[in-house]
Amino acid sequence: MNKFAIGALTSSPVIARHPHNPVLAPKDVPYGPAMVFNAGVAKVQGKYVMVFRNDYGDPKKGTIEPHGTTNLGLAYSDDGLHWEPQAAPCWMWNDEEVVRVYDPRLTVIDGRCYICFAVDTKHGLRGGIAVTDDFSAFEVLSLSVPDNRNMVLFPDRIGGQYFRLERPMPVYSRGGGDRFDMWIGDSPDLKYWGGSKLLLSVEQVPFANDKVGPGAPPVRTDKGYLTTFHAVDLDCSRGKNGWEDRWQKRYTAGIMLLDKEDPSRILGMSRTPLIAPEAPYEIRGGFRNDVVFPGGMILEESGEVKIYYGSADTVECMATAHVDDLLKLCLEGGR
Ligand code: BMA
Repeated sequence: MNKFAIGALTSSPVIARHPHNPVLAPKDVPYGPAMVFNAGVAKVQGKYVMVFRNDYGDPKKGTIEPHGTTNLGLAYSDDGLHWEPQAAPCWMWNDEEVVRVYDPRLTVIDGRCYICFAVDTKHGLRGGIAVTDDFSAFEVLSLSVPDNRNMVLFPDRIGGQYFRLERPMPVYSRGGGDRFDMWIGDSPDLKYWGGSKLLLSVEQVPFANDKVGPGAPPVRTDKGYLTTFHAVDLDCSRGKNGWEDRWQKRYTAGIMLLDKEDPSRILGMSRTPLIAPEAPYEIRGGFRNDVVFPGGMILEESGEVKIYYGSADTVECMATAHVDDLLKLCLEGGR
């Protein structure tokens, strides 16, 4: 143990992992990915749609294929639980400059589906926003400068502006290594972004010591925008924990509530994780164990919240909670 280590973490009792987890695994996908994870999920005209990340390799040999082979897959569902993956990936961006597109996040605004994504390019890692009407053609609306990613859009315009959460990677100015925080910015048209403000720093999250950033896109409730975030802690005493020789990080999901009129104002945050890696598919046998990465959140009319998350960078899972319990968690500070 090193002296900065966070130690054991457990999930909030308000969360129920679905007994059918994982809801999507490599074996369900017809074109042979080795990992299927970090999906964005939206409800579009009553049907659930999922855009997920495919990575390739050989779990038995513990080898992964070069990054360039990552692509995005598509699945539909009538109930948000049983998913039908389509026969082929939906987006492989063929461009001289682009290495791979990954970690999609979906937000429906005024009836159109927007997708935020990370894109590795030959000149740096960028965050992008595209719009799609059919999940086969993607019109790219904006790309950040390097280094930025984990962008998510709010479902509404607020005071006439669009808003996004993002996680730039300020390596030099934060003391070297990882020390990445969550920022918020706004735009009149989804193309030109400004008004950047620090929203949540690593130091504010008791279960992080490495980085914090957006998770699933925020959902609107009568109390404000409810949003998950990813929180990472590093413990140098950790060793091999997946396919790689060394994996010393743990990714948990946190939850907070942002003001409806001014989303750069945090109204409350759970000081304990919403989901910490505990289930067998989160802690064993994956590419990177101890990774829970929320990417989709749907608020149903019944008050049920479905939270989709990548597990061990290998499969896609779902957990549910009641919206009132999540709001209470944020406003009362945790557990
Ligand atoms: C980050 C991203 C995520 C991934 C996580 C854990 O840097 O690559 O897509 O889930 O690491 O490996």
